[in-house]
Amino acid sequence: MTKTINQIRADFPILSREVNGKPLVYLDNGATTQKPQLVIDSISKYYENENSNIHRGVHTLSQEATDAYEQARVKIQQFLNAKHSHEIIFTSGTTGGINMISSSLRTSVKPSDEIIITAMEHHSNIVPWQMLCEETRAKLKVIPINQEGELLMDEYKKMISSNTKLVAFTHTSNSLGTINPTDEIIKIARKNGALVLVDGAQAVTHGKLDVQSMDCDFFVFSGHKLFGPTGTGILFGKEEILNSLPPYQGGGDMIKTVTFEKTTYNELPHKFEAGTPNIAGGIGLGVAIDYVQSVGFEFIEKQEKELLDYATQELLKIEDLRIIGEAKHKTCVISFVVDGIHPFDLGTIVDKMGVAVRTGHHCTQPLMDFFEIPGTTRASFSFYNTIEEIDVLVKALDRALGMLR
Ligand code: 7TS
Repeated sequence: MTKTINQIRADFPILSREVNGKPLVYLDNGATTQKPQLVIDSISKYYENENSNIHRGVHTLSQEATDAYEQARVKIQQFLNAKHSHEIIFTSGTTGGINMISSSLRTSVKPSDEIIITAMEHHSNIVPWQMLCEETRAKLKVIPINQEGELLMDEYKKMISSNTKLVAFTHTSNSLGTINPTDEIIKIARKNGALVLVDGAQAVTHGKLDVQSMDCDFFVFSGHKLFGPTGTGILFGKEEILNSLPPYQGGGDMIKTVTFEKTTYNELPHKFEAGTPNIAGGIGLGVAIDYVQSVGFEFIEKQEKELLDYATQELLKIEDLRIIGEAKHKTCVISFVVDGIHPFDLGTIVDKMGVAVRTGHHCTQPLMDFFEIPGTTRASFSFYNTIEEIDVLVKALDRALGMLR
């Protein structure tokens, strides 16, 4: 039986709290999503019943914890449709996954190599590549965008060549909501023999993804944006490519044998998982994925489209409000500016009315420079949001603008 929206909202305890004496209207899902009770319970259940270290002990607790953690890995493998569970590496988040790859590529990138990113990347998919290019003297190239916030694919086709070592791009923009033509970008990269890393941080919550049909080499996301715990994330990497890369960190669990003369490394996925991981978090992420699948992407996509269409229509009724990011193919993220009004002031006032939105550059400063703005106010929706909440947002913005203008 499918749940009603009220039943879904009841799964998320935080959604029934008040902020500043008003019911919370949480519209900052791009930053992080809220957690269903099942996920919260899974973390305390782990510490109450199973807490121990994994992959090390013969004792029952360690085996139970190892089983639970490895089951979570299999859930994530199935969720992304990866071929093997050992292609799923637990990380601390999207940032952790990207840094793992940029660091592991240090030994194979040459000065003549080029790395391509896009103009709409989050800083975490810019800075690690800049650091890598500085170290290796490789060149960083950037695919430009148009005023709607869509990639200029012809420019991409012109800049890619046999010198391109890697194309690293965001599937979905956190600031604009743009959904990029992932399949086409990857097909072109393939023709040129480049590796591909897809930043799926904003994509995983909104629709079904399949890393095999996408044919990317790496796919990264953060657990906390998928209703899971903070400090968790996933790097998917194709088996043969992960096998060919050096490990990221050295330590326990990532080794087969150690002597003072030489260390041999463990098999995948352990080769990339040095040290005691976030065990409770990984288990919680598996539970979050179960939850998302029980809601179903069919429901999620339908609900989010209604929210996006309605919010776009209602926000555009506000005088002098301009939406930044009007791509044809777009997810339920709406960034906007109002002439003469600072986003920080707007965000602060609507918070007094219980409405949580993000303001600022959203860790995409070069993108803000392109639009010649210091930042935006951003409302980002999830399937648990409602049309009534959008009405509250619009009313709160009207009142805030009445005070500020
Ligand atoms: N990539 C994209 C596309 C993102 O949206 C974010 C976080 C990251 C990478 C980094 O994720 P982390 O979990 O490692 O920090 N984006 C946002 C945001 O839009 N507001 O707060 C965080």
